[in-house]
Amino acid sequence: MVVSQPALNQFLTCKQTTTKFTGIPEVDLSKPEAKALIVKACQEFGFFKLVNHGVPLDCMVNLENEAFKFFNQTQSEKAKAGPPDPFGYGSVRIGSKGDLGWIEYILLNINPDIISSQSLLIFRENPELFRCAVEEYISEMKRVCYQVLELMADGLEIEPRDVLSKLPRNEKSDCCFRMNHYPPCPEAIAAKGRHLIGFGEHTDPHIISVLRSNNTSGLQISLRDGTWVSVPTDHTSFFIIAGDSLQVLTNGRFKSVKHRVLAGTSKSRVSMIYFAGPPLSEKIAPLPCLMRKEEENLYKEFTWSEYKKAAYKSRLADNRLCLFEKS
Ligand code: GA4
Repeated sequence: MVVSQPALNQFLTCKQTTTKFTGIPEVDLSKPEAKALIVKACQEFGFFKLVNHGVPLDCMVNLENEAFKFFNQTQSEKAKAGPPDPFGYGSVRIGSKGDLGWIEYILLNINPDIISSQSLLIFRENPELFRCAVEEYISEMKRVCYQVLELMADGLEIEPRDVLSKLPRNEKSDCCFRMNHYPPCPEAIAAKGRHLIGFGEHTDPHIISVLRSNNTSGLQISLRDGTWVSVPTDHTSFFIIAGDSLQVLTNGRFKSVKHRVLAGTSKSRVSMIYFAGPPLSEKIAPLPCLMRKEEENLYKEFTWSEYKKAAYKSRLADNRLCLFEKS
């Protein structure tokens, strides 16, 4: 995958878990019970599958194909769009603290304007097709994300219903977009029942993340009791991931979900994730309209910019929120 790649034994592995979990909550966006199911899923898992979302399969497949075209280029071509700062093309190295994964990726800052200098570099070879595919996909992600956050407010019985969605909807919001490629690795199933990690366990710092992948397994979530389970793939659906900021905004009613991706042995996995964040200057604090009388705020006061700074200085698997919890 990369010219000067660390030896395989330097990558993280995890204990092999084969449990295909059939209990992932499913939310049908077209049904009236969606809001209640979203709340239940966020309380129990911090994770759910979204169906009947209205995003055309064509739009997803189109971007997936463009992403494959990008990742199929030579390493030296791709490297022109890197190293990530944190935006741009990266491979193997995740973040700045030495985390390694069997992955290559593109990270884009999508605000205020996707046609920024970093994305121009990435889209250089095939500017129009790739950029259009990304833009079309992101405008769908915004719609889905706002709809989910509005149903969440409805389900929590808080008002106004845009109390959550207005954060990523704000023109200064800090959202980003990631395209991950997990090349197959024949040695992914290591000795002693261990498995090579594509993207190590972590929680997302943002409010929610909207994930879509091709039909390749690998994604796992950690249940509340700490068991890791595999998420059955579905390339027509999205998976919604509750992030740390949502945990704080709901004063711990919803918990961010730990998740990771295992490398595969024979098939390339491509995933695309939209991360919905608030403006940098926004205070991340429990929503006043949600707090019961005398309910204690579990968190110290901080802005998204402060949280992000702290997150980018952390290791992937660190518990980033505990620094901001009141003791
Ligand atoms: C996890 C969620 C997003 O992919 C991301 C990641 C970011 C990165 O890849 O640069 C981080 C990771 C993520 C959290 C901790 C830090 C920062 C890598 C890392 C070790 C883009 C994000 O916002 O946070």
